[in-house]
Amino acid sequence: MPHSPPTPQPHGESMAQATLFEKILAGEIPGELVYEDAQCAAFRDINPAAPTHILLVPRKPIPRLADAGEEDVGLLGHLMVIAPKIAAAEGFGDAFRVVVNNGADAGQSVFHLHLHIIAGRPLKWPPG
Ligand code: DGP
Repeated sequence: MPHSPPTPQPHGESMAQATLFEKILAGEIPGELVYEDAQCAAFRDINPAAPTHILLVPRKPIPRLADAGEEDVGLLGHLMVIAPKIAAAEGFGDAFRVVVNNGADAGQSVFHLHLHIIAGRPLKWPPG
């Protein structure tokens, strides 16, 4: 009996579903963009924890910080350089916090790496 050709299976990144944040960056879901460049973009958090709460998102959909590799060193550095510029543009260049939640137990709910930029009120330490 002749073999039938294998059924194509979804595999690889090209078949992966776009993340929520990819859809916001693509304009498929509304978002209030405050910054964008070739590597990343930033928009206001829908559920702000402070008067200024911005999410800085790499265009590359790395799920968690723990999934970043050596090939992402430049991208991660870029995010860290851009975050203070966004805080400064919001008027909080001297007092802001950058947070990355890694994993559900650490509070991550969207599995596309993002930096929270939080400012505009006194920020206590340690966080909850
Ligand atoms: P985290 O819990 O660290 O994964 O942060 C995810 C953040 O994303 C959370 O603070 C709320 C925000 N968020 C979730 N859905 C949307 C959305 O559709 N639009 C915007 N602007 N922010 C969202």
